[in-house]
Amino acid sequence: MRIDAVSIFPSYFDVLGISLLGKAQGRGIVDFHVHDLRDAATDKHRTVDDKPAGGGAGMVMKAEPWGVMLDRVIADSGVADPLIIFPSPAGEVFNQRMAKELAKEQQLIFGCGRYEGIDQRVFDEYASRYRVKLVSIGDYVLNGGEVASLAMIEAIARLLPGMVGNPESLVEESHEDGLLEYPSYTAPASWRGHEIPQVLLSGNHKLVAEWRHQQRVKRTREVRPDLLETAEDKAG
Ligand code: JCK
Repeated sequence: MRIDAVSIFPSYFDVLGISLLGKAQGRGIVDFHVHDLRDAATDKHRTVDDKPAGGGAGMVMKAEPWGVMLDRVIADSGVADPLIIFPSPAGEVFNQRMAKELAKEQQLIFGCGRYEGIDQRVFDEYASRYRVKLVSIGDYVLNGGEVASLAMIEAIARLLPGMVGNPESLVEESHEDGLLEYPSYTAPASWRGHEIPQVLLSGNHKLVAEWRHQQRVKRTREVRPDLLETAEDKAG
């Protein structure tokens, strides 16, 4: 998969080189490129923002540099049907199902806005020529699209074929019953007076599986009852 990110803060993406994506890149699973939007600005101050039309607080990202940069990225990568993702507080909320769908794409382009966001005509123009998605990573306000893109890239990249560091855990995720995880333990059996639950040391695999399922239901009921409704629906 090819992944491009356009940003006025390209160094946000430096961390990708040391994590999961560094390995994926090294193994040829992901081809990641970051682009500085200011390289597409035309004035000597490399301006990418301006006052909002109609007035109001803050600044808006100008359409022209986005047009120049996105046309360049699309032309240079040579993929006919990229999916362009704009992180946005007004987007569809990202989830594991979306990560799985996005992991099937040949190229993802993340357009990272700043300030109050990007001139609406950039979305309109690219939606008329390509597939465009506005995506939010959750109901809280960030200062720009970079951190949202990093979260999405990590969630997507770990699903790519050949990226599996831990095959069994991906098989379990693929059950996707919508319940939260069970609690995990490792040695020592006793730590600062906290014990590993006896059942996990019993060697009885059926009892262990039952206990883990009970823990998942209990946790989900306590902290995410919204998920439990979905999980019950799925179970029929
Ligand atoms: C992209 C600029 C900053 C801050 C105006 C928003 C009511 C608009 C995001 N889950 C997420 N939260 N925030 C983002 C995100 C924020 C961004 C950009 C993504 C580009 N900003 C900003 C405030 C506003 N308010 C709510 C009005 C933009 C994602 N993904």
